[in-house]
Amino acid sequence: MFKQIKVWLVLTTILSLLALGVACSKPATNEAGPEATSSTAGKAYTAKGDEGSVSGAISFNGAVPAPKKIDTSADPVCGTANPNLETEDTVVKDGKLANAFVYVKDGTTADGTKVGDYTFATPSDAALLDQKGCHYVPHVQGVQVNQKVKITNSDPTQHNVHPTPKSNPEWNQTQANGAAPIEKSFARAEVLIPVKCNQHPWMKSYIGVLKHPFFAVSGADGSFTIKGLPPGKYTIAAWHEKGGPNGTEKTMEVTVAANGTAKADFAFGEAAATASGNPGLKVMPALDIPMLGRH
Ligand SMILES: [Cu+2]
Repeated sequence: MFKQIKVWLVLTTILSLLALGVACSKPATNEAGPEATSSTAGKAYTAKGDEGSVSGAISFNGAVPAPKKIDTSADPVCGTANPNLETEDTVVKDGKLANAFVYVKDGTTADGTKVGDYTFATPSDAALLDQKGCHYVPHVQGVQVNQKVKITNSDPTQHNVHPTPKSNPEWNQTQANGAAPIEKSFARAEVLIPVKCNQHPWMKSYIGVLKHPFFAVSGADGSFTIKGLPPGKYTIAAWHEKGGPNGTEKTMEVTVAANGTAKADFAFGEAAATASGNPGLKVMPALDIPMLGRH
């Protein structure tokens, strides 16, 4: 009888020690961080010299909403610094949409590697976000994971920078006139992080954070180019801030040949449904455009 109890004691002691061992090892592996230290996983990407690109234009179909004048009476300094401040959510010129964020959402390179399985060097240059004339410049931009974002205040008034991410930590920080730049980075991929200003409710900017460098923002003429893409098949996504609480995103499949340029044109706006109603036609020119006559 006594012997049996002794055996049970030894057994339970061993079992609880085992359990402790398991419990202790778990947080340790979690601390390594699945995304933040992505450089330890996957294989480091190196350019081979046969990279191609994806380029296209972002159209805006239908009636273009006129930019609205912003009431800056809450801060007279803003009214003086920028008396013609207007909304920037739909910037269209000649039917082409600016500030669309275009990026590689998914894909497989010609050698069969998923683009997400590669790791990419973090750019040493900081991305810049300025507050000038009481709006954010640029309105939309992309950065890589862990890339430094340098935020400056060029205005003779105080701002309060406030990104509202879902996957990264939220923060907000006051930045007085003449204050030192705020330097931050985002450890997790997130498309896109809205940035607001607690001081001026109209101020809005968006930062797309990706693990790779394959992204671009459409310019004033609606055009974009994603460079340095290894040959392969990709899902290209174009995002615009209007059309839903998290904006609108459209995707397209393209094939990038060695040293080739694939085309990816997108359309937003009222009549966008018509354009996306025939995706087959859209994909055709995107498949392959050989570099004919370029050599
Ligand atoms: Cu502000």
